[in-house]
Amino acid sequence: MKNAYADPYYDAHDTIDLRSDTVTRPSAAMRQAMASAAVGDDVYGEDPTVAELEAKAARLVGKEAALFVSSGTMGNQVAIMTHTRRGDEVIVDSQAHIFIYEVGAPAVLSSVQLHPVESGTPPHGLYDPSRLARAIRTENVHYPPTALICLENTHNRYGGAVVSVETMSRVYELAKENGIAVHLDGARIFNAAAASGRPVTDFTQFADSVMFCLSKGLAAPVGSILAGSSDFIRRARKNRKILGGGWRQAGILAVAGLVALDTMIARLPEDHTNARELAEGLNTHTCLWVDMDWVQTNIVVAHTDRCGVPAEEASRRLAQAGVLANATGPDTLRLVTHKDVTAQDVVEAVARIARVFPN
Ligand code: TLP
Repeated sequence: MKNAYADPYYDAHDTIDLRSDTVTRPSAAMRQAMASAAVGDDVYGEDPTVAELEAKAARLVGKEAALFVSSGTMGNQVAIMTHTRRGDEVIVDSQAHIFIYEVGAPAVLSSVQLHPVESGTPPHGLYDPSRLARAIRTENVHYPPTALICLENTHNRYGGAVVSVETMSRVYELAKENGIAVHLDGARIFNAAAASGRPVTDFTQFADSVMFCLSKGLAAPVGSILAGSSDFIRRARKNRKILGGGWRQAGILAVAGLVALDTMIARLPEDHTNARELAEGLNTHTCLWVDMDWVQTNIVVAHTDRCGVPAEEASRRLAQAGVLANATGPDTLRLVTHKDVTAQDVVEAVARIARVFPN
């Protein structure tokens, strides 16, 4: 359904797509900016629009420099490649995107081993520093050296839960005491900032590098940012080239990222309100149930066990009723709000879901 930021080249249809905020379409302002963007060959460092985006993004997250990359996965993997050496170990939460959804890339691309830790669950305890501390390797001929801790904020598989600034600060302190780097998978870090009412730099100051996505809630068609020190980004730029990620007239994409930073950050609280409405609607009108403690940003994890159907089956039945939601476990569905889902869409989605899975 149409809203102020709708894509003018897209015929809104009746399906309500809650699979992810990655499905957001570019706004009219992005389309217009793309048509007239100044471009150049970025491998030669000659694309002024890419340079502008990188400078602006670095400033926003309080880092010296930034690199425009094609995806969140590429940003995370370039970060891991740049922070580590072959044979190192990287600590991640056992539900981290880097561990679950990046195709084992750290092993394939960087020859490092991931050390997954059950670091806690929301609303409290995620990234419990004492649990992370136990995973740090001591000096021993048998052990790989711990080179990096990766945090994720907001945490995708924990329903978009926010990792507090205080927790990030304690993890950062632990890492520095042990000479370990910290990378932040901040695909949705602006959602964390919006939900907690704190500037994004409060979070990013406690990471040596940060990746954030332009193409999720911020609705750009393509792209993510990796930010860090100037020296880190210089080395990351070479690693991006190794991965085939050097790009040419990418200003045409970067300009949509600039529009995203200018127009989409301020509207994220709307997605958070819609997610709460959605979760409360499911709890009230359907047999799906949601732990409200987990609903802090734009992601709703709904359990299907009380409906007596596995999540995959529930997802198929909802699709037939015009609501798209992904199964993320045997009995969990994920529903994500974003700029192409209005408050009315949420009411309609709950009504459709209630017809398939009544209370
Ligand atoms: N997440 C996608 C899927 O891959 C699961 C989604 O629909 O949520 N970090 C986090 C925390 C993410 O949620 C994602 C994407 C990424 C990294 C990777 O970004 P992309 O898809 O641009 O490679």
